[in-house]
Amino acid sequence: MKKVGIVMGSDSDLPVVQKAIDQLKKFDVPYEAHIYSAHRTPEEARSFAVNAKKNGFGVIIAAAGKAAHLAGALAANTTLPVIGIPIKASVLDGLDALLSTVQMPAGIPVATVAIDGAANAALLAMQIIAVSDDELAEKLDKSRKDASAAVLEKDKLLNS
Ligand code: RP5
Repeated sequence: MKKVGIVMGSDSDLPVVQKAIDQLKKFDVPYEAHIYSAHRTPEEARSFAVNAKKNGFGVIIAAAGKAAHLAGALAANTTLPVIGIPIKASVLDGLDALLSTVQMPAGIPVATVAIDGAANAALLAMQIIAVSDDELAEKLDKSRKDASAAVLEKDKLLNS
């Protein structure tokens, strides 16, 4: 199975990124996580993206806060799908990172999830891998059905 690459701009992003890691572990999807910054370690970030495909990655998740250029900088150096997580890390409550991540110019797409939306980033990454992995696709389908059943159970309890 292709790996999911996770890159975060700082170790201060880890508490949020951990939710993505937890999802990948839950579904037994292989991943590799790194701390590379578009601003502080631009060479390492670039090298990760340039070599990601040949190193067995199928999709990259990039998490960054403030002037969050990481997802775009990685996407500029690979045609693997890149999912951006804007991190709430400043007095602007993540709106800065959201706009920095989502407003990519035509030609270099970044699929941006919600501010601190790490769980969805992992689920989207797995859905991308699952396009060519039926076993993972079945696991994701089952998880959706279980989540629906849990909501309906709560609904039933509310009126009992
Ligand atoms: C971004 O700046 C990082 O992704 C982080 O969200 C934010 C703050 O980083 P630290 O100053 O906490 O290392 O590059």
